[in-house]
Amino acid sequence: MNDELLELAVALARTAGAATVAMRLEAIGTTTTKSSDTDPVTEADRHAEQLITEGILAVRPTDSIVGEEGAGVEGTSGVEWYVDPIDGTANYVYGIPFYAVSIAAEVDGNIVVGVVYNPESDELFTATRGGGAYRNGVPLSVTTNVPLGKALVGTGFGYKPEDRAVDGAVVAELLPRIRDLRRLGSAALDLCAVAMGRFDAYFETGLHVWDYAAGWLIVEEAGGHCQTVDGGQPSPQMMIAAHAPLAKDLANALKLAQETASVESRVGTD
Ligand code: LIP
Repeated sequence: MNDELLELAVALARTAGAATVAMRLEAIGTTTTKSSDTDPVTEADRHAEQLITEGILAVRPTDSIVGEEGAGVEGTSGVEWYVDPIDGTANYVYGIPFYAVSIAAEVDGNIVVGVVYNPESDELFTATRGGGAYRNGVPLSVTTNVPLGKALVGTGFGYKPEDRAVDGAVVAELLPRIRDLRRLGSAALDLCAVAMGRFDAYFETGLHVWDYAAGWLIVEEAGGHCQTVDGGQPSPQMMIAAHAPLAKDLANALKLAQETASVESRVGTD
């Protein structure tokens, strides 16, 4: 079943990705905003989500679907899809070739398929539960034995000014304790960067499940571990991804940084 779900997700990711690239110039003229006036959404986001949603239901009409741009289908099959049609919409609008279609399939509460596709670089990241993680068919592995002070860490920030102030205060506390920070603008691709060793670790507060569901599986199938600062399952409160020992060290450093930056309010999503 996982192979069937993977095949469908890959086909739809490629179709939606190609459509997104083809319609960019037209789409950026349709940009509006969502949670804040710096949280963009375009006709391409909506069109890509519609292509994916229709593609799933044409083959699997009883599945459930949750999409960033409003797709909400209640099914009965026990299979639920999480869809971010363009993860990194701000990059898409500005013509920065770092955005992706992210599609995950969950069966009876467990994510079993993850697909993240960057149509600009033609990088297809895939994973099935127990089947490994791949970039264009080549197996992926996270970095190992990297101490926090030598770690290259990816992150992202919320769209609301009050959240960005808190995120910045946490980064200010963390920065002296790591090699360096990268903020590239797509959570799904940031998680894939951890899976393939482009980043040693990644963390972000305020993500939605559609941002991280596919990347979470890809990281785990590449030998990594995802958690919150308290060691729980990733959530909108925090996503930390790395090889397990580094994930735990980063979680401890973030917990301290949050306390020092007196982070009480920064919980939840945009
Ligand atoms: C984006 C994430 C990114 C985060 C942005 C935004 P979107 O997703 O991929 O990591 O920092 O705030 O949430 O909104 O482009 O789908």
